[in-house]
Amino acid sequence: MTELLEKICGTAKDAGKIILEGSEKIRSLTVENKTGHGNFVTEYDSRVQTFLIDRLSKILPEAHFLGEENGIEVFKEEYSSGFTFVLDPIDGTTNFIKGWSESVTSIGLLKDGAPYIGVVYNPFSDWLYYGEKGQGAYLNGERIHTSEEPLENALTIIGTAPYYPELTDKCFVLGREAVRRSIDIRRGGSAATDLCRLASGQAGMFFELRLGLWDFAAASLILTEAGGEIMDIKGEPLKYNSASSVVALSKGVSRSQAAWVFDT
Ligand code: 2AM
Ligand code: CA
Repeated sequence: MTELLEKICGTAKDAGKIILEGSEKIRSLTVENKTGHGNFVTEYDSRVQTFLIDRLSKILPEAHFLGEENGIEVFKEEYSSGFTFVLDPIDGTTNFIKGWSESVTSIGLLKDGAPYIGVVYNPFSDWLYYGEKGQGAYLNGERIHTSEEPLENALTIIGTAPYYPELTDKCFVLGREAVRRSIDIRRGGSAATDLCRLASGQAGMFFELRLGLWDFAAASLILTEAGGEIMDIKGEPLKYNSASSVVALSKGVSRSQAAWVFDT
């Protein structure tokens, strides 16, 4: 592991401590106080992102930052050259509120506009996924690879785009198709985790309509380094400068096996 990757991994682990602290606190809130849930979560999302920027800017002072919180979510032209960190301080916010233990810190690093490093850390399970361009993908020190099983022998992980009610029907039409064509579906609630589970062979396919760049920037590098493929809903290469619908496939699932998911 390069020194840069090692430092980013250390930062993700420390961010995880803040997430765990937040999750303890949210569980101890009384029902009455839970009306302030939204604010509490925003406070932790924001706190973790501030921590990440503080640490990462010391590690790579020339890097730009894009992140889900605190008004830095718009991609600027200058992010296409040099280094840009793409951060989701807490991916799986609803899981965080509801105690589902499937929330991660996601740190992507783009170099000249393309994924270069990805680190995704779940502090609840202590699962640290990471990868660097051309160097393979790892989970807690073990090299990971996508599954080689065909779709009918694999799980499909779906997202439901809960923030866009106009997409609900389409999500479930595709979800129904996924139930028929694979073993079953799973819905985890953290897109970064979903992609990492695909990377480590736990599923054959993933799709979610309209994700933020910070939801997939880090995990897409991990997935491709594990032998998977990632694309938009038209089957075109993903762009790393905007939100996008995302389809991801393991080694064992060909595009033709997944043709039903694409908007043609
Ligand atoms: P979050 O937990 O960081 O909010 C769940 O369906 C997935 O969609 C999660 O990864 C979630 O990230 C992400 N998500 C949440 N709000 C979104 C939005 N407005 N647009 C796109 N993706 C979103
Ligand atoms: Ca988030």
